[in-house]
Amino acid sequence: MNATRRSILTSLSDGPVSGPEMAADLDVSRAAVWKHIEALREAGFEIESRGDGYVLSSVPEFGAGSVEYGLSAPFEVEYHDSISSTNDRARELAVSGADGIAVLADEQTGARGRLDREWASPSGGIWLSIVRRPELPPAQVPIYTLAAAVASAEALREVGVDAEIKWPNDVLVGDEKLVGILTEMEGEADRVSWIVVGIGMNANVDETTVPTTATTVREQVGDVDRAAVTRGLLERFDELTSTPEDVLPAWREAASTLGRRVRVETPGGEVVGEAVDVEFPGTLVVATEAGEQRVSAGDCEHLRPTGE
Ligand code: BT5
Repeated sequence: MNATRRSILTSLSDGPVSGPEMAADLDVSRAAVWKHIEALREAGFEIESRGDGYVLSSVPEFGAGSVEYGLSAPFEVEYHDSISSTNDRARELAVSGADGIAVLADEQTGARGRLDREWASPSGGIWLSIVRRPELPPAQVPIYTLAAAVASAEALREVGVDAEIKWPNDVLVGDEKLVGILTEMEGEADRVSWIVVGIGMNANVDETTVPTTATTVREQVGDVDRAAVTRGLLERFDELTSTPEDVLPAWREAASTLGRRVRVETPGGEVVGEAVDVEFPGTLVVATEAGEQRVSAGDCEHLRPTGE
């Protein structure tokens, strides 16, 4: 959505406002205001014309406008009812130089998890990919993934879901997965060129449409306002990535992995022991029989405590 349209929505949210008033405030013509109002109506916003001016009477349930409306984070939202993969689209935008775009979809038909695993994305989910071009060495990219996990877990707790993070970035309720995150990047040795953080949240979807190891927000607490959840997530993600030193404390707070026995499949073999801490930029410290080991990537499984 362009900046003028966003400003029109902001002034409409403060009560009735006339076309000439908006035109003067925004320094555009009255015809331009009228064109923006029509475009907003087409995007699903109900805007009444009354004697005392325009009044916003309802906001669409889910889409670019409904997420951007009231969003206090610097993202433009590109919305698709259905798309193959929001990460693929975000990569395309990133390659052509975009920054600060969030690609959002109601449904994906060819979504990917890590290592090209399939990611079920029925209609009703929050399928989101954020494009950023941070000044960051590639080795520090995991902090963005952890930030996305924290932002997702906190947005879910906000609506009453008992969400916890499993290292590094799955969000679960108990043992069932509710959010998966796929971060992709391109860069040189010392600096990231772009980064795409893909977040898949099983929101208003039936549990029968996701794998049996998964759960959904609908199953946990019923349907939620997806636009509000997406806004919360984008705002917290922006806050955390602006102050990276806040990510690990917030991650420890939301994670269930620390203090647990874990088995981590890493590219260099299996690491089994107690997860004792997480270190910048997202390294898991595991106390094993052979001493402490640091793991920076891998699939993690929570084990039952020994003796149970
Ligand atoms: C992930 O991979 O958890 C990353 C998923 C990222 C999906 C988002 S959606 C928006 C963006 N666009 C994309 O194309 N991708 C991103 P991984 O840790 O590899 O987990 C994949 C495994 O999770 C699969 O092999 C299934 O076992 C399971 N799975 C598949 N769909 C699921 C779902 N909807 N909910 C929970 N688990 C699922």
